[in-house]
Amino acid sequence: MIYNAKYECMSREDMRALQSGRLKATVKTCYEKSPFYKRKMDELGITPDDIKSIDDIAKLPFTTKHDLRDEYPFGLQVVPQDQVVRIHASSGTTGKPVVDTYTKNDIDMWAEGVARVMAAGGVKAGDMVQVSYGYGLFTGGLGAHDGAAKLGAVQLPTSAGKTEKQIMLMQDFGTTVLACTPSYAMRLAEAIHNSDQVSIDKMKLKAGFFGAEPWTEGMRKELEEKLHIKAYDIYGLTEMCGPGVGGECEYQDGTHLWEDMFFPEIINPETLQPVAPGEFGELVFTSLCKEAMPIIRYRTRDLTRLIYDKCKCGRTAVRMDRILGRSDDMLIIRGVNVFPSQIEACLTEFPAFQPYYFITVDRKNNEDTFDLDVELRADLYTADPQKQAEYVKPLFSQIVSMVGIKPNIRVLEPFGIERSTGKAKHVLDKRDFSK
Ligand code: DLL
Repeated sequence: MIYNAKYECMSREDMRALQSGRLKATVKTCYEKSPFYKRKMDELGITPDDIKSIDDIAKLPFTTKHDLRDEYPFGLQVVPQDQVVRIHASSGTTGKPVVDTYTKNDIDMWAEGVARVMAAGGVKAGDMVQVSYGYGLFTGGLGAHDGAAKLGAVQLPTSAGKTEKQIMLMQDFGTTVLACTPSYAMRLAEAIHNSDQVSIDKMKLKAGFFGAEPWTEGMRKELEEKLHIKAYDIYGLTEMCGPGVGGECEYQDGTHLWEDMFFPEIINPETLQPVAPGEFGELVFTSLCKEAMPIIRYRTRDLTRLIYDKCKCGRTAVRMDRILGRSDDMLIIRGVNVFPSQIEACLTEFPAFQPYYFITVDRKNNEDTFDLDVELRADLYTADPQKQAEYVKPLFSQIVSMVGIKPNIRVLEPFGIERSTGKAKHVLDKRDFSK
């Protein structure tokens, strides 16, 4: 179902006009109310009058995660505190978290973004949405919750973790929709299949909305088969509100971005110039309706491309290709660029292996080492190195041909790789780049 046809199916011309008006208003507010943006625009010698339409967006300064950390916690907020009704933050691995604050309208806009994604995947009143994203400062739990509420669906706020209880409730309550990270969905699927208390055949699941981390088509196939669902990608980031910046439609052929709310650009991360239409690069967003903390040209670090062809579903909203990875997740091993998602893509081509993996990179004798821990399916597990080698050989060749470097593949015992309830951690880089 199309939740808001006015915006999701707007003509490109009308969309540009809408975006132009909203950009001008956002820039004016930022210039007048945010010392940070006034300073940045003054440095570039521009004022709000220089922004006449969305075509002028490239004149504006970028905002980076670094800027947000410098302005921690509320430096970018442009409304008085009594208009703020919610605060979220993304954990981040180092230093202070990135904070987003919301007015009532911001929460409403955000819920609509998620509702559009869930409606595109068939969710409606009467559905029961089990929200197994973490509730808390992380935007996943409450974001999915509010989106489901907007559609009049039942919200089942289980949060992440307590896997045995989750699957019991899933069966007993008749959950129809699951929302969680793709890695936690894998863990739930595994727990269901290993359980003698519940059975997927007794469940009513029909759809899943998975995001917050990169995942692959191989993983989608696996989740759809194991959970008897259609698995949809949902994208978002704290800086723009949270999940629901975009999501897939029934054709599962790219993530529609809600361009009336967030203006997307793709830039070359080296030159910072826009790439040619359809080329890969770094995704940049400008919020077009955020009230409490508007953000101009935020560099997401996510690498993808935009597809402006019309989608079969009738939506005109631009589509984004799967996120290849984050530029800061990219490993350079022996001079070769490696994205963890490439390893996952290889792994899911071999059904003998579980889709779990862990990469350890180190440097020994001035050379990078690249260890890849994998698991065989429990029923195929063997400790015999020769038998293991039979399984490992084709996987090794595939990784060498796809990624271009040779991993040292180690087969761990079943459950040897830690299962995640939120965003999975796939990499340990032990190299010391300070030396
Ligand atoms: O992860 C918001 C979210 C929650 C999205 C639940 C979807 C579902 P952050 O913690 O700020 O917010 O992390 C944002 O996660 O820049 C991407 O690198 C990554 N990410 C989010 N969704 C996807 C996705 C939430 N569908 C960062 N595919 C983003 C790939 C994703 N990466």
